[in-house]
Amino acid sequence: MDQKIVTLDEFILHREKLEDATGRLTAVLRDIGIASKIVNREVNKAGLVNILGTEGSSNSSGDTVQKLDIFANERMIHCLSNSGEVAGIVSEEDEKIIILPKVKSKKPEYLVVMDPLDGSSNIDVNVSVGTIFGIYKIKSKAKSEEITDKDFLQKGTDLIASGYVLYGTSTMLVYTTGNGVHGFTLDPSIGEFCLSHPDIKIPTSGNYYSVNQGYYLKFDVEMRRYIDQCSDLNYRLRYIGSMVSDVHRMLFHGGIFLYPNTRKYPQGKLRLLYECKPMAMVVEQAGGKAINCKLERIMDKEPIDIHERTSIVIGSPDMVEEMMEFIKKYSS
Ligand code: AHM
Ligand code: MG
Repeated sequence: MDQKIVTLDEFILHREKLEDATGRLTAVLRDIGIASKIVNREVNKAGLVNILGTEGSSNSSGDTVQKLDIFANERMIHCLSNSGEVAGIVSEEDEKIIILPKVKSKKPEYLVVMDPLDGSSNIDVNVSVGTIFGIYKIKSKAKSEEITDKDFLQKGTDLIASGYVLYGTSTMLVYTTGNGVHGFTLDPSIGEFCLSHPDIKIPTSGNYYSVNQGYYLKFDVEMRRYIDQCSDLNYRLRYIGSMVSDVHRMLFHGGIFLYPNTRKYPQGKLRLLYECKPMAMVVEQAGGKAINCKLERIMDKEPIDIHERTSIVIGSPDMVEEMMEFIKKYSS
């Protein structure tokens, strides 16, 4: 007999009852699900850009064709405005925080951080990209006041939920509310995310490593020694240039993803608030680890700036621990 299909909406509602959560978070997660379906539709059309019109031109329906990352940003913001539960957003695409309009008598409870389309160099060439999101509660003091940058500067451990959407060979939404990690695959025939990977657990170790090895000479010595070892052990190097895709592979097959500090990016390149912390929450919830190159746990970091950058080492727990030994041994 066919297995019962559980849609994202059904699952979120079911979890809400189990976890005694309020329907308010459910509404935010649903809005993210809807936005990502719209983004998915556009991502799938991206290859047709020369037929449908280039960026800035008008397409056949008279709409101006937008860059995909700008489109994703606008869709996410639009959908997150629906429920009235979100007061503000920090997005990689916007220098300043976005304050959402109030909905009727509703008092918003949440803040969202996001990278609407991560892996921007992949967009034009039909290679996987992703959306990363994290949800925080507004700390009580700010509820009645206008929110500011400060309200977003919370630790990763304060995240209420986080996840990502991978626009790959199929489209998957993976999220956690702090009680395990669950994966949903979009069934295009019914337009629904269906539960396909409940309670994901990362393998404790693996033989994949993921790093931009082109920067090898710009890495610190401990990083170079670790990469040498991966190569000596014949680990498989995989690097897509989209963190979502690289971390997603690792979540299922085990491995380690590294984006260390380089001479160009002395603090690291990736963003702490809306790239690294949400991905760290997912990976930790699946049993993995995430640290920066100063051996600090990513989830414990309190950002000082909404667009702060960080180095990151994330993945299977045994591999991250081994990497930590390299940092201790070789760093000055
Ligand atoms: P983006 O947000 O501008 O797309 O940059 C983030 C991406 C990550 O997804 C990816 O791991 C990394 O940047 C790739 O950077 P690089 O080309 O320096 O290796
Ligand atoms: Mg990004």
